[in-house]
Amino acid sequence: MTTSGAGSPAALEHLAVELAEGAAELVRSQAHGQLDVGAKSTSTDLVTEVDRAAERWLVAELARRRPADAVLGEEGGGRSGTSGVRWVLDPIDGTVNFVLGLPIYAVSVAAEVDGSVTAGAVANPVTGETFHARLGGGAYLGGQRLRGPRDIPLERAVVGTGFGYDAALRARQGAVVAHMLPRVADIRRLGAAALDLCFLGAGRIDAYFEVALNPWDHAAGGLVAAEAGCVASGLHGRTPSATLYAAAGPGLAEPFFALLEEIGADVLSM
Ligand code: LIP
Repeated sequence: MTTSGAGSPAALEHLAVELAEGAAELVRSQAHGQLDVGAKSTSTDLVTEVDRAAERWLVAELARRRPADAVLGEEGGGRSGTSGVRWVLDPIDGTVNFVLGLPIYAVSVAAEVDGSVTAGAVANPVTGETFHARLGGGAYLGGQRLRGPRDIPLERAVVGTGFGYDAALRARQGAVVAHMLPRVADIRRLGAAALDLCFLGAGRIDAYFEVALNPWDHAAGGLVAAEAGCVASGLHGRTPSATLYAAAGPGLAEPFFALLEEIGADVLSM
């Protein structure tokens, strides 16, 4: 049951697409200028003035169009609300790729209703691709319905993952990947969790896992993957969380999650 004033999941999805594509246009227009690049949690955790400008635009649009909603933005933009709807924003997921000019970054916009992600959109400013979904309504790339990854055995799986900004955590994550590599076909470290999860839903990778994600990294992409038929887990029967977010197609989920549990992928220290 949705909180009064939430609006329909379809209306929230339509707005998420509009917002993600509008912010993607702003990012695209500023992608080739001189970038003002700063650092956040570590020297490798980058943020640019374009990240901040895109988030300011998103927050202003939401204040105009959904003034009773709460907002949580990666770059600090946010406010409380009274409608039961919270928008979860990553103005540029894959900021390092954006700074380097690697075309794998996206604007991620998700709408939570009473704490559950109900609609979302992920827009890549370079490719013009917009992935979107609503709870129970399926997942789409533009108008094309997404059906999830191939049904293949673990040893043929191409697995997406990512690494944190803290050196000690990266040492642990590297050890996990070293144990995984001989058990799967290959690894892809693409640099943007929101797109990793959308690519899983689109069947461009067969499975995905990452630790230490923030809500804005996975909120919209996680809904796209789920609505494309994928299964998500935090391992050991837990729901996905900042400790670990893993997802795969229904045929691969059980052996993939068992491999992650065997390796101890959710153990963050060496
Ligand atoms: C990125 C994530 C990615 C992770 C990167 C980084 P950001 O988010 O989407 O999956 O591996 O280290 O955290 O910081 O570019 O918004």
